[in-house]
Amino acid sequence: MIELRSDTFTLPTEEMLEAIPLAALGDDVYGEDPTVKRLERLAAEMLGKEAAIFMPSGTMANLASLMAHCPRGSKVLVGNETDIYIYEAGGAAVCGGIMYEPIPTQADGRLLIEDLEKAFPDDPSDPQFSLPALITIENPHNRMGGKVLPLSYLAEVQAFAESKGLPVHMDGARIFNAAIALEVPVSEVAQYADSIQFCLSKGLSAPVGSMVVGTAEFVEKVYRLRKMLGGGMRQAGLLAAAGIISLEKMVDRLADDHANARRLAAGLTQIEGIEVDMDVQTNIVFFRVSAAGFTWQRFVEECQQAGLNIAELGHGRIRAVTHSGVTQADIDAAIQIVKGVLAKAEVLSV
Ligand code: TLP
Repeated sequence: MIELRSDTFTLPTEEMLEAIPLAALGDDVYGEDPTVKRLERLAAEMLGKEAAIFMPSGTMANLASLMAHCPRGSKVLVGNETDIYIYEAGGAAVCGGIMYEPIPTQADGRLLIEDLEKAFPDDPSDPQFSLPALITIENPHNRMGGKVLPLSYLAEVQAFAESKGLPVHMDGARIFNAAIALEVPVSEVAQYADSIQFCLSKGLSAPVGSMVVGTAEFVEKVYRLRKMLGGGMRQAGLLAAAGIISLEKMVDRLADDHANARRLAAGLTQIEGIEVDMDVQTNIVFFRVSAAGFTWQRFVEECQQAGLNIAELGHGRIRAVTHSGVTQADIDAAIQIVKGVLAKAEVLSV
């Protein structure tokens, strides 16, 4: 089976499996797991922030960050196509009493400053209004096709947030893909946000885990919230050992995933009945099936029967995500499977 539904399907590498049983362990709720501490120091250093904390998932990393930034009854400005808004079960509202203010998303993943501006009440002293406490951005932007936010745009958002006295949180689940695409150290991308969450369990291929980075004071707040949310993980060094290998060994190879994604898009665009977003910047390819008589459901099902797993990800578009478990030969095979599925349908309809 060629697995392109998500980079969350990546399996731990041999090196991770070897490192896991050797990890030095302690109780991380006491802050005494040396392997977790090592991972946290490494993450903070690489992203150029004071501190980092190991979290069980990207969802909890975002939630704890939002709760650390936003008092109850305040609002978070969030793109209407982001993971935080769409796929995280409304956690900030449920657990944090935080109101989501959804901001329209541009095709390239940006939120326009003028749209952010509209979320601020004319008179903040008027008690009728909930007040903005945080601006969030997603980079790269998953549902907009893995698009990377330009550094100049990040600087604009930072300056705007500063002018309003608000922090910026970046959902950088795939921030290393952004850095590889821009050919800059990840700290250059990270410098524009006060806090960042990124996932070890996606393209970086660790089995479990995300990191939150920011100031030491901010991370201290997240430490308490993580416990409150049930994310205190005791001998988490077993997982952190894999995360260290993610950061030390799995970053540079993301360029291969990007090349495979471009190869997939180039192959798919040759096929009649497939419309591809050719602006592939990272490891994500979006396309639609326009062949007569094909619903996306039928297409996804027939691809699956032919050995290719892909999935719909909003607005009837199909997403294919490349990762360490997919070779160039798999990409070529995937293109042939899509061709075969459409050709078979054509024969049946004649
Ligand atoms: N995204 C998943 C699905 O939820 C869509 C995927 O397959 O891409 N931020 C971003 C930008 C994400 O893409 C995801 C996962 C998360 C946060 C949540 O991370 P986890 O799954 O670790 O909770």
